[in-house]
This record gives sequence, C-alpha cells and structure tokens, in this order.
Amino acid sequence: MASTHLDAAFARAFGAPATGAVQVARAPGRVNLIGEHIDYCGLPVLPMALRQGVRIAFHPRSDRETRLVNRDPRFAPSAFAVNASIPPAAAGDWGNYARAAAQALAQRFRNLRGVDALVDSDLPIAAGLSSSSALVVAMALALMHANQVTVAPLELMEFLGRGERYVGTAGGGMDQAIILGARAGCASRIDFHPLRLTPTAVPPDWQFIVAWSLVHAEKSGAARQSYNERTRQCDEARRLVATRLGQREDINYPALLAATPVEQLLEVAGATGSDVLARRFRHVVTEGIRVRQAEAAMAAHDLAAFGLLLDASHQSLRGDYEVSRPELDRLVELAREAGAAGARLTGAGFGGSIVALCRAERAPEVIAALRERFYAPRGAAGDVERYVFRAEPSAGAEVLTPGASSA
Ligand code: NG1
Repeated sequence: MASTHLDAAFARAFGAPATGAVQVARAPGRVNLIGEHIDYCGLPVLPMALRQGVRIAFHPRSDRETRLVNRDPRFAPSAFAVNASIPPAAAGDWGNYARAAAQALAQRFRNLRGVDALVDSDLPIAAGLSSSSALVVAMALALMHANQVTVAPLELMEFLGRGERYVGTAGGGMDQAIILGARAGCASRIDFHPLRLTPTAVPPDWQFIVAWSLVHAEKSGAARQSYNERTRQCDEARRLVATRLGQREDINYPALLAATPVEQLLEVAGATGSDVLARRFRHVVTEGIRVRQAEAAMAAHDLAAFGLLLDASHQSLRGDYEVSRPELDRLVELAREAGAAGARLTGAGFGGSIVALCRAERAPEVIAALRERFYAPRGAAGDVERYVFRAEPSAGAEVLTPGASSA
C-alpha cells in the first residue's frame, strides 16, 4: 500500500498529528529455503526475505503509552505503557508481539516514549512466513525511530530474537536476523556462534514458489507446545550424545559436529535407547549438512542439486522430526509432479506453507497444477493468488523516508 494511503488511514484511526509527519516502518516476512528447526541448535540456516511484509505507520507520543490499531478488523486495538516489564495481553493476542519489542527496547534504554501505531500487513498469518517476527521488528524500528535511539544491527537481531520469547515460544534467532539483515536478490546463510549473515545471489532463472496448506500453524496454541517440545528434545539428545562421547555436557551442536564424524554421532545417538531422541538428533545433524550443500548448489547455479536437498529436508522433517501434515505432504508431492526440482515444508510446520523450486519458466505450470489439484478440490481456487505466490528475494526492514511511495 502507498504510504499516502497509510497516512490517511492513520489520521482516521488516531486523528491527524498536530506536529511532525507520520512515518512508516516496514519489515518483510521470510521464507526459509533450508535449515529447518536447527537455528535453536545454533546451526546455520538459509532463508531469504519476501516482498510481502508488515508496515507500521507511527507517530511519537509525549508519554509512555503505545496505542495499536490493526487495519485487519480481526485484530482488536491494543494499548500498553512502554516499560521494562510489560504485562502480557491474553495468550495468542497479536498485541503481544508489539509488547515483546517494546519490553526488549525498554530493558536496553530508559524512559522511552510510546507511539500511536497503525499496523498493516500483506503477509498470510500463521503460514510459516514469520508474520509475527515481522511485527516485532517493525515495532522495534518504529519505537527506536520515535525515540531517536539506535542499536548496531547484529545486536538488534540478537536481542529481538531473545525479546520475542516474551510470547512464550523458545524460538531460535533466524527470523529476526533475516528480517533485519536480508539483501535484495539474495538468500543469506545465517551463522549463530557468533551471529553473521553471508548473502548468496539467487540465480535469476530460479523461482521459489510459496504455497499455503490452508492449515494455520498457530504458534500460540498446540503448535507452540510441539515446537517447544522439539527444542527440549534436541537439547536432551545433544547432552546424551556428548556424555557418551566423553565431551563436556554443555558442548553446543556446532562444536559437537566439528569434533566428531557424522557417522559416529549418528551411531552414538542410535544407541542412546530413545528412538525419538535419535530421530530428532538425526534430523538436526543431517539438515545442518544439507544447508552447507544447498548454499554451494546455489552458488554453482545447480538447480537439480538444490531441489534434491529440498526433498531430503522434507523427508527428514516428516519422518524424523514429525512436524509435517498430510496437507503439506500433498502440496510437496503435487509441486514435484508438476515439474518442481524439489519442495519441502518451510517454517515450523504443523501447518503453514511449503516452498518449491523450479526454473522461472515452469512457475506458471506449477502454480496451475496446485490450483487444480490442491486448492480447487478444497473449494479454495478463487483465492489462489493469496495462497500461492512467487517469492522475490527482498531487502530487510527499514523506516521509509516520509512521502516515499511503496506499492
Ligand atoms: P515460524 O515459521 O515463524 O514459526 C519458527 C521459529 C524459527 C525457527 C523455525 C523452524 C520463532 C519466532 N521462529 O518459525 O526461529 O526455529 O520455526 O525452523 O520462534
């Protein structure tokens, strides 16, 4: 939406500000290409930012109050005072993502003033495309801008990653890092120890397609428990394997992988007596290897190799990690049958979306096949443009210059 329209909508929600212009903070969603459920193990991942995202039209207030209005009427207005300990709204309330950003900043800076904020988004919600972290990041940028404070990019990525845990998810740091640090035209490998982003250009004749499974992956509900359970299982598996290998109990995954050949790690994990932990561990270790291979395949423009890695990642997430759903499996299968080089679920799973890779000229066939064979039988063909789209590797979050139009 052009920012002049946002200005007008802002004036309707809060009244026209007496002084100063309304400004706009924009934060993109992201699609993770590969490296799923391993950021919280400290292993590298390979996401890219999307064109779609969250926009916040904001104006500073003279007090600590922050008032939020969402242009989507499903989300009720919300208000809170910005300070270092902000009581959360009910679990699942969208306003908690804004509170997460405000509390994290207030713990870093004293006496922050609040903002009036009108939130708008063209990202599908609970679709595995990080609409929640986009809101956290856009809100943080709005508050920082309103208070004229700055934080170095890597530090901001790290503390917003921790800050989002306010909502109760023990998430990794992938989303905040790519949303802030993405480069247009590129995917980025994110390393976590220490945090670092390394862009690789997406070949111009490659097309990533995102398709929503029609199943919401609500991270405030049962999916949150399942997600947090996976993080605990990975930690438990790491501890068991490290102990059996005579390593320090607190050794992290990157160090464990660097110290021991993969075959030996998998053998030791298989002998721990817990089939579930062994399978979770196998996913983490093999997915870590696939990220390195995928980055190399992208740099070499080897579409077939990248596609096979996507397929292998999906198999692992479905079998070993148990985060897929029949709808996601079906989308992956249909995309492959329609000529995609590979496909897999993206994001946390339990619903949400898939990402498929094909040559750019094949994209219309893949999208048409998904419309006819997945969405039409489910009565959703009319809205297919909202559910399936070409992912354009886009730039990270920013505060837009006033008056700049951004369609
Ligand atoms: P989504 O897809 O937004 O639910 C979550 C985590 C990521 C990562 C992925 C799985 C948050 C904010 N995001 O993403 O850190 O662990 O799952 O790879 O918790």
